[in-house]
Amino acid sequence: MKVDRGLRWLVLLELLIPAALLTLGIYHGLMQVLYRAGWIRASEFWGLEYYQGLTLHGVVNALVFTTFFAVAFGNILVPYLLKMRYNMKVAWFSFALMLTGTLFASWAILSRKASVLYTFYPPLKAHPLFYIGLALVVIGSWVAFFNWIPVYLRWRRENPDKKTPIGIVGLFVQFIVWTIASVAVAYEIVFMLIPWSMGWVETVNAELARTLFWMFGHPLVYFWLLGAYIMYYAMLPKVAGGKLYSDFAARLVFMLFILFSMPVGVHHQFTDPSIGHNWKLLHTFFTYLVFIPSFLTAFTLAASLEYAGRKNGGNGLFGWWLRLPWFRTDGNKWLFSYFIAGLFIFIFGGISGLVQASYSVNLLVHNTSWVPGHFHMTVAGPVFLAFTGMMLYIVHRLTGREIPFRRFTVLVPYMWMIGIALFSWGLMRGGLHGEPRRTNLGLSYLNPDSPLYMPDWKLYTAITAVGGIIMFTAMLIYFIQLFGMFFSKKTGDGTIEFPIAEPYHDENVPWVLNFRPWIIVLLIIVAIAYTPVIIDVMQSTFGGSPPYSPENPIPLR
Ligand code: HAS
Repeated sequence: MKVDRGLRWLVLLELLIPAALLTLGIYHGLMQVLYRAGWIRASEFWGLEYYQGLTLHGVVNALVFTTFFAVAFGNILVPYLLKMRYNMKVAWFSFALMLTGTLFASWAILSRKASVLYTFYPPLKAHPLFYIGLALVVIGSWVAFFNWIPVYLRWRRENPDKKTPIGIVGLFVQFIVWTIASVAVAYEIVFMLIPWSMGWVETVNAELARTLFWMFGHPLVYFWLLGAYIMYYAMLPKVAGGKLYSDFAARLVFMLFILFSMPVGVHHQFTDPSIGHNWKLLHTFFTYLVFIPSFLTAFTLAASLEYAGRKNGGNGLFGWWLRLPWFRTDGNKWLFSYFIAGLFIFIFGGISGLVQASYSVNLLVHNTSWVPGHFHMTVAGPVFLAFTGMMLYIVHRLTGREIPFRRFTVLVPYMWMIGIALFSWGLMRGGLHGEPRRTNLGLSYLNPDSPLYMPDWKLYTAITAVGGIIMFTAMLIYFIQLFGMFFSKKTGDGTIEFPIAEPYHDENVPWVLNFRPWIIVLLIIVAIAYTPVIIDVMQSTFGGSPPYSPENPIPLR
C-alpha cells in the first residue's frame, strides 16, 4: 500500500516517541533487578528513588508504550485491510491528546510527585497532572477508535457479502474490550482521584477505587494480549509459510474475549476484605472460562504451524518443526522469531496464571514476587515481543531504510526469551519462599546481621538479575537496530505490505460474524459479576482514606 506523507508521519511519531520513553522504562527495569540482588548499593538510580523508578518502569512500559502501539497499529492496519481512509484531522487530534497526557504523567513521575506505581492505588496520592495525563492517554485512544468505526461501517455497507478481515475483527475486539473496560477507570480517575488529589474532597474510598481499577485492569491485560493475537492469527501462519488452520476458530477466540475479559477483575482482590467469598468464587469460575480462548489459540496456532512446516517439506511427527523459519532473516521471515519466542514464553505465563486464578492457591503467591514473574511471561513475553517486532517492521517499511545488522533481528527475541525464563524463574521461586513484590526492604534481607536476613532469596534475586541483564542486552541491540535505521541505506520505497494469511478451513459460521450480540451478552455478564461486588464494597467500607504520599508522608489519622 502506498502511504501518504501525513499517515507516515503520524504512525512513525506514534511509534517512535513511546519507543524513546521505553529506553528509560527498560533502564529502570535493569536498575530494579540489580538493586534487589544487592549488586548496586545506592537506593537512588540515576537520580530516581526506588518507587519513583518502579512507577516510571510500569507506567511507561505497560501503559504508555502499549496504548500508543495499539493505536499506531490500528491506524496503519485499518487503511491497509479495508482500503479506505479515515479522518486524518481526528487521528492527529487523538495523537495530540495522548502525547499531552504522556507529558503530564511523565512530568509528575520525574519530578517525584507521583510515586504511586502503575496501579495508582489510593491512599497513595499523586499530583493531579498524573491522573489527568493518564485520562488523556485513554481518551486519545478512544478518539482513534471512534475514528475507525465510520470507516468500518462504510466498508460493511459496500461489501455486504465479504467477511470482515480477521485483522480488523481482532482490532475491533481489542478496542471494544478497552473502551468498555476503561469506563470504570475513567470514573475512578475523574470522579474519585482527581477531586481527592486536588484537595476538593478530603477522603477517598480506597476499596471502591481498587475495585474499579481491577474492573478495568484485567481487561487491560487482554487489551495488550489481543494486539499480539491479531498478529498471531492474521500474520504468523503466512510468515511461517502456511495458512491459518481455521478461520472459524480465530473468530470464535476473538468473540470469546469480548465475553470473558471483563468479569474476572476480582481475582486480583482475593485477599481484599470487603468483597464476599461467594463473589470471589464467581470470579474464579469466570477466570477459568477465559482460558478457553487461549487454549483454542494454542491448538489453532500449533495446527497452522504444522501445516506450514509440512508444506515447507517437513515430515514425521516432529520433523516439520525443522522446516519452520526459526533463523531466517530475509524479507519478513525474521518476524517469525519474534512471534514464536513470545508464544513459548506464553505457555509458562499461562500456566502461572492458572495457579493464581485459583481462589485458594492464590493466597500462597499473592503480593509475592511470583506475580511479577507471571506477568513478565505474559505482557513482557508475547505482547512485548510482538509489539517490538512489529514496530521494527513498520518503521523499516515506512522509512524505506534497511535494518542495520539484520542478522541480529533473530538474536534479539531468542535472547529475550532466555532472559525472561531466568528472570521469571528467579522471581517465582523467590515468591514461593516469601519474597515480596514492590517492597524496598533496603536490602536488609541480604545482610546476615539483620533480623530480616533471608539467605534463600540471595540465589533467586541473583538469577533474576542475570535474566534482567540478558533482557537488557537484547534490548540494547534492538534499539541500535531501531534508531540505527535512520542512519542506514534507503532501499525501500516507503510502501507497506503485511503478510496476511489465507484460511485453510474457511468455515462460514454466521454467529461469529457480528460483534453486537457478543457485546450485549458481555454487558449482562458484567452486570451479574459486578453488581453484587460493588454493593458489597459500598456496604462494608466506612468513611474514606486521607491522601498518603510516599515522598512526603503525612501521619495517618
Ligand atoms: Fe495475569 C496478575 C490470572 C493472563 C498480566 N496478570 C497479573 C498481573 C499482570 C497480568 C500485569 O488469577 C499483575 C497485576 C498487578 O500488578 O497486580 N492471567 C491470569 C490468567 C490468565 C492471565 C488466568 N495476565 C495474563 C495476560 C497478561 C497478564 C495475557 C498480560 C498480557 N493474572 C492472573 C491472576 C492475577 C494476575 C489471578 C492476580 C495475581 C495476584 O494475586 O495478584 C490467562 O488468560 C492465561 C491463559 C493462557 C494460556 C496459555 C496458552 C498458550 C499459548 C501458547 C501456545 C504456543 C504455541 C507454540 C502455539 C492458557 C496460546 C507451539 C510451537 C510449535 C512449534 C508448535
